[in-house]
Amino acid sequence: MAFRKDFLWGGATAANQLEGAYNEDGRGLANVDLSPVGESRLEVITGRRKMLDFEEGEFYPAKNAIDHYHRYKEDIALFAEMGFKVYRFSIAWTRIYPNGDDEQPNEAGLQFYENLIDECLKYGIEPLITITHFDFPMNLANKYGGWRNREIVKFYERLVTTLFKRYKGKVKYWLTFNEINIILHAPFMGAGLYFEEGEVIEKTQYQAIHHELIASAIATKVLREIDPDAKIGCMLAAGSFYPETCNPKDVFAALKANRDNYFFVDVQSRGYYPEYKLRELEAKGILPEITEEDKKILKENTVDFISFSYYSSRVASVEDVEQTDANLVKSARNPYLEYTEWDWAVDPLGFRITLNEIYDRYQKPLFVVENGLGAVDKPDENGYVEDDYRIDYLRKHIKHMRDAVTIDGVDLLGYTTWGPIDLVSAGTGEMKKRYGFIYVDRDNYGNGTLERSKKKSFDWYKKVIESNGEDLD
Ligand code: P53
Repeated sequence: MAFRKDFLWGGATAANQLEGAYNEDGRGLANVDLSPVGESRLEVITGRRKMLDFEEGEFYPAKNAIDHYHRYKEDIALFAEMGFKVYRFSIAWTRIYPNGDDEQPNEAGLQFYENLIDECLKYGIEPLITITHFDFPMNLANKYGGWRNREIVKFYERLVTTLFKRYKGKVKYWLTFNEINIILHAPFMGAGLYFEEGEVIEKTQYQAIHHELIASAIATKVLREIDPDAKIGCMLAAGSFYPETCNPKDVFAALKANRDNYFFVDVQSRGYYPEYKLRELEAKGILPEITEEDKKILKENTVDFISFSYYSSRVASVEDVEQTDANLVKSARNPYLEYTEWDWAVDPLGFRITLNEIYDRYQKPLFVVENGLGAVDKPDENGYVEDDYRIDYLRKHIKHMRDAVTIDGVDLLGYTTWGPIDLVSAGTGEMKKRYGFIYVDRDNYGNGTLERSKKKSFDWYKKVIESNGEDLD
């Protein structure tokens, strides 16, 4: 038994982390532009500190990123050389509607993504598009308060309608929101939310979540009307929570922690709010307004497939144990696992566990749209990196993914590694945290030639794809 013949191998990126050209061809300002590298980033992306304009003394990596906007042809040619079957990328909302609430779309933005799509199709690469990946017009954040305002649903509907009409027939796979659950951990980055003194943050978060869930269902409805052959999915930052011990209290804590994430997919895949969440929100007095019309929209427009990112498993405990620094999502430390330079647990078997858990729960096709190792690379004078550590990480994960498919019977459409070309880190804003098969000469503060060069993993991944996941050596 092996991967299906049409298994979609490839890589995944996000507009703000690679495009740059933040103010070109009519693009408007977005939340991600105003998220600096370094000390203040965490406070900004979590909405605890308002940074509504560029501030002196800060460096903003998304402004130029790796300049993919001007170099996409070269980059896609390299992806094609590796044999990519699929390329996942996202749309910068502000290239299409610079202010979010504009009546008419910006033609230059639409044209850019059309060129990008055509460039993929030229090589037989299937585009997989994330409609929003941590990307929100600042005008909508400032004027309407971000996703806490129901008005945003209307603007999102306008955006998706424009995209589906324009790219109809060319794009077969769409995702509505990248890592929809990240709104719980980084609400400014995830949903354009920043907070006022005394605000009940959790209440605002669930109100915004409700609006995103409605918007996601509306997008599904609109896509089915405009392009019924295309498929649409949700996207979850996954990674199962394990109980720290077999103490039933820890087991229950893990169940609850998992539910906090699966809640989103429960709604997007089953079409209604699960009882546990309704009761929890009601008990806390933070239940958002859910109309009869909302219930109908959710019910009638569930997703075709479920996509997710997987980097690490997590650990839940009722005890006051040490927490790892694993980027935004809290977890106790797992003594059985090794940790990366950024303190993320490396757990390849956890990947198989997560795949099974999600498939058991929803019984819909899955798509792994992010997985990979963020590490410091040391290039030689030709820009060549011997990244055996990256190959090792991916090899182990792909092997366990293969077992999930061939032994456990998980229905998996494809696999895209995160950042096939080095790009800006979402969590830290660094360039130093690299995921790519392709090295990009640029540092945390924008120094470097931006020249691209192949790492050792480039040829390795090419071979993996060529052999449809059989040859992992
Ligand atoms: P970076 C937190 C936890 C899990 C995944 O992350 C996360 C985050 C946010 O950092 O984000 C996803 O770049 C996300 C990508 C991101 C990637 O994981 O912090 O969808 O945009 O780059 C890796 O190392």
